Amino acid sequence: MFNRFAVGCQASKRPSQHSYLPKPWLQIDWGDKSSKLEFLKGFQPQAEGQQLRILLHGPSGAGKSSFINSVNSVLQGKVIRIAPVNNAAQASFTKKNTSYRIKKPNEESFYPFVLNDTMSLKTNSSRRVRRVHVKDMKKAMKGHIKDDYTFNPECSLSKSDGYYNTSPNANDKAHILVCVIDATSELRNDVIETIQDIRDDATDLGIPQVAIFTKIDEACAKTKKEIRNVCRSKLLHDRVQDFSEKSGIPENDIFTIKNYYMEKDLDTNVDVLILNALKRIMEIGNESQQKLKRAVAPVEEFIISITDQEMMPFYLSFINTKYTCQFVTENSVKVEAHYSAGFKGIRVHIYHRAGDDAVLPCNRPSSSSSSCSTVNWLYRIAEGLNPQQEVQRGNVVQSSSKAARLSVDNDCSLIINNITAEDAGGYRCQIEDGGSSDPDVYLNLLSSE
Ligand SMILES: Nc1nc2c(ncn2[C@@H]2O[C@H](COP(=O)(O)OP(=O)(O)OP(=O)(O)O)[C@@H](O)[C@H]2O)c(=O)[nH]1
Ligand SMILES: [Mg+2]
Repeated sequence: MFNRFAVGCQASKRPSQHSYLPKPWLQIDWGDKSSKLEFLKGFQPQAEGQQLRILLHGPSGAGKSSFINSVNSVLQGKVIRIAPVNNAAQASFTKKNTSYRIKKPNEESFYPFVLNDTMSLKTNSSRRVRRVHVKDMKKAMKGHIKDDYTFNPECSLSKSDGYYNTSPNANDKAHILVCVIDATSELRNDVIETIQDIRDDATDLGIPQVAIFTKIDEACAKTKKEIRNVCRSKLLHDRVQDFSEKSGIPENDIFTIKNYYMEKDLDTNVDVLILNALKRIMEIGNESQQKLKRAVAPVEEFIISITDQEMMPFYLSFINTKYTCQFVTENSVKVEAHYSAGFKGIRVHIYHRAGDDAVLPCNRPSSSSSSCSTVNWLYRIAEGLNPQQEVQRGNVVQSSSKAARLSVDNDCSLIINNITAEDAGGYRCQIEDGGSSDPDVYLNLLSSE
């Protein structure tokens, strides 16, 4: 049974003057393993076929690969390793980009999430290596790095490399970024700065971030003896607070765990900490997906209601009315769209920054075919110029200068990856040949300031 009073902590690597906290800093329901398992078993992603991509990063040897093995073990009900781990004191053991899916026990299906292991940042790296690492992590977040790519610390993955995914789909992009930190060691300033840079990129891309502190069993003698003592360990609380202040990740989103790294059997308390972290990761990732969906949902709802013939009086009363839809994270506008109704129909203005991926909605009548084989996408750089065809009958026109960055989504939206200033202009999703070619979706570039 948990001994409430035996929680004095001595850091095993660094002697500590800290002792125990009179009140727990963490509230953990130790008897609640089954409801967390049930939550994960019943978890439904936003859209059918969608998988939440959990992208792991952090310093070498922090326990990223071990966390993947720990999650797999808890969900399989027995200790099973799927990701190779670093047992020797070797810097950056994992070198390949690998996505791990976890099979549901006694079923053919998989859990609707993917754990994405990456190469870590070696402490003591040069500024150049740190910059390459940040660039690669941004590419991984955007879904541009294919599985099995071997990271090169000296040089970021180039767009011409076969492992560069030019048109990532929704499942290739990261939905949540998890920074894995070793609770036993102090973080160097250069590592903290690199973590901050990666976090800034994630924020720009609208990807939420959390952190996991591993090795809590070794961080403190009392947690080594009894893992439940984590709740009153001053040393661990101080480290979490310190990391929160330096990285900007809120304390609530930093989870303390112990991995399965050499054990043969599961331990319920260890399971509860791992499940606690995983459940919150899924909730936060899913919530952010819902926000994104809400940010684009009004576009479809507005267009559908207004193009409906029975809505004409309503439509007329809305002429010359302007609407703005913004996707805001952390008080900053990430994507902004303006809608205005005119006699020719609804015009949508979408604002993005260079390097973003843009999704241009296709305003199709509800009666049109469910496939995109009747859909053309036209592009006009400016008023009065002839439109050029980017998509013909649902297929990207290969002679287009943008072809490598274009794709057509299931709902016939046009996806433009890694947008540049040359992509700005008016677009039209034309149903069947011969419909109007006047642009109704305008892609605008925000300055990078
Ligand atoms: N005591 C303890 N040791 C752990 C824990 N998690 C991982 N380890 C140890 O740390 C070593 C490194 O773990 P990995 O999972 O390989 O770390 P990594 O972050 O994937 O490392 P790289 O692949 O080099 O980036 C493991 O072999 C274990 O010995 C933990 O929770 N507690
Ligand atoms: Mg690893």
